[in-house]
Amino acid sequence: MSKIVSRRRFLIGSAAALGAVGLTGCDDVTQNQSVQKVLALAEGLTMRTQRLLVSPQALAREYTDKDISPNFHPNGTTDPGSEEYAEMVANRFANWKLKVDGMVNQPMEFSLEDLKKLPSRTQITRHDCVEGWSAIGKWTGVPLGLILQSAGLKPGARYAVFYCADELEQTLDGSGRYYESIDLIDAFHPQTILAYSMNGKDLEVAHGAPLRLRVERHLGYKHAKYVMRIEIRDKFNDLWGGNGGFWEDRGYEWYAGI
Ligand SMILES: Nc1nc2c(c(=O)[nH]1)N[C@H]1C(S)=C(S)[C@@H](COP(=O)(O)O)O[C@H]1N2
Ligand SMILES: [Mo]
Repeated sequence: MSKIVSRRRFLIGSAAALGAVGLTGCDDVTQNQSVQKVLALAEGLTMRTQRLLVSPQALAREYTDKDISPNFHPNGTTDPGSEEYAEMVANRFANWKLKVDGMVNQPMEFSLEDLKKLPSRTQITRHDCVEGWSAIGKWTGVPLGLILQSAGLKPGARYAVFYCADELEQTLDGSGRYYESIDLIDAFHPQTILAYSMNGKDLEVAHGAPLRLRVERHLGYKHAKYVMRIEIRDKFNDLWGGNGGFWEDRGYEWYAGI
């Protein structure tokens, strides 16, 4: 317990310090500057921080190319189906932007092209769905920790909330929109990535294009597809059903660790 708390303190402390450094002299941060800033941070610090914070045992098992499942079943939403989303698909997500905001020193926006310029991680992992199936896939994306470090976390930040493009249940109040949340320990885990590629190709619509979360020590429903926005928050009990995610609001555990 005390170990976890001090890890968390350390993470927030270092991220906040970085955010402050990053802020100097730039009021108007363009996307390009966002990219530059992340790149500048990527070297050294991330790796050193993570080595200190995350023990190797905490990694989910990684597999090899020959283990990749020939059929990876798409589940839940397989196409958000809205007009806006159809337009994004039609122009290959050229105008799509990931927003990062909330309790950060510097809100940021990244185009798909921006994200692809950043350091990436590729991992072959097994996805386990509560519905009783598993599949092995190869994922490539940007470590979430890198994005959060560059945005700089404000004191009191505790969770990353992911807002998705799809409404899995049609409701009048919008409570059927898919969302998820993880804590900062999982957010800074080295295998937690924002994936834009699956099995060596651009992420398909069925699997969450243009961007989905991979949070490898958790069950399938935590892996938010169609991520549009990441908000850093100190709580999630004021969102929708109050349980931190679409399925959590329908009875699943928030901590879906495996
Ligand atoms: N936005 C969004 N993300 C989602 C879902 C969804 O319906 N909408 N389903 C979840 C569930 S239950 C699983 S098992 C995985 C399925 O990922 P896949 O379609 O790539 O197999 O996505 C998760 N993320
Ligand atoms: Mo699932």
